[in-house]
Amino acid sequence: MLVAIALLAGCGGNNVTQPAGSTKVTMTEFKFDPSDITVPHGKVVFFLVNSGNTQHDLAIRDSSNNRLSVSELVSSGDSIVFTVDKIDAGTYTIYCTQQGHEASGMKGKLTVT
Ligand SMILES: [Cu+2]
Repeated sequence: MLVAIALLAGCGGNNVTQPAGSTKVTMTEFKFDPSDITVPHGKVVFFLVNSGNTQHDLAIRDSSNNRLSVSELVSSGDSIVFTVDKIDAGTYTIYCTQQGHEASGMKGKLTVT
């Protein structure tokens, strides 16, 4: 894996560099961008960027409404790496677990091939 050195300063929060091979998802009120994501099965790495003004997270549930995984909370302006160690092929829903966010549209589709 390549190691990149970011010389960016003054952005505030955690300036985590996006890992190679990860899927970047930007979170705002109240949506994920992109909201329709396709990844290969197995280990999946998300790079979550909160460009909104409040805390968000990203959870994954299957078609039986079982939550498979949920990220840490990401503060406004922060970025985190969220790794799911293993996910099978299928269609899943991504959503924010914060009160009212999913109902406000903060959800999307995750297709695992
Ligand atoms: Cu949210």
